[in-house]
Amino acid sequence: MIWAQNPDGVIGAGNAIPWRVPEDMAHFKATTLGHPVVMGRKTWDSLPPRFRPLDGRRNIVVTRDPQWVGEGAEPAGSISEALELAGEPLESAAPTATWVIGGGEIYRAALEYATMLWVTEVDSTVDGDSYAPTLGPTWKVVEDKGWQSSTSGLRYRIRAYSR
Ligand code: VY7
Repeated sequence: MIWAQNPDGVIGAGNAIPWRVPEDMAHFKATTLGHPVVMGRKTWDSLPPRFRPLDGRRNIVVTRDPQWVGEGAEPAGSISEALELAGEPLESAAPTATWVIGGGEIYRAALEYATMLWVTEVDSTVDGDSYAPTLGPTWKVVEDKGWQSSTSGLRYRIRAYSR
């Protein structure tokens, strides 16, 4: 899974990301390009239409609405169905084959299937209404690129977790 959060765990506000860090978008694109991405329907709706579907990736959208259609999207009725569509074995030795890209409800539901997380921490004080999942003690930081400054003026750091 891959997300960006602030120090309080905020990932979203009003169906948008409440900061703009171009370096994080580049990290997101570089990490996910060429791999299937799984997102919730609200995250799909949040993407600016010109970026939808995310190019160079299969876009699998989780929705409870069996009638839902999105141009360039493959609907799935659950996280497990989405992973199956992506061809992801449920206990995979190839951990980076599929990326779960949000949002909060999907991260919480998909955490049990995840083996690897890229978490960008953006040093921004903002109010939000969507939160990163709580990580249990088995998750360990395995890579830390350190604090960087964004052209936006915000500091951010990109860390990988594994378990
Ligand atoms: C989501 C966008 C949102 C608003 C405007 C443009 C980490 C991020 C996400 C999701 C950042 C986004 C975009 C950026 C990506 C572009 C297409 C345009 C692409 C995440 N760490 N950071 N995110 N796009 N899940 N995890 O900005 O997208 O990839 O092609």
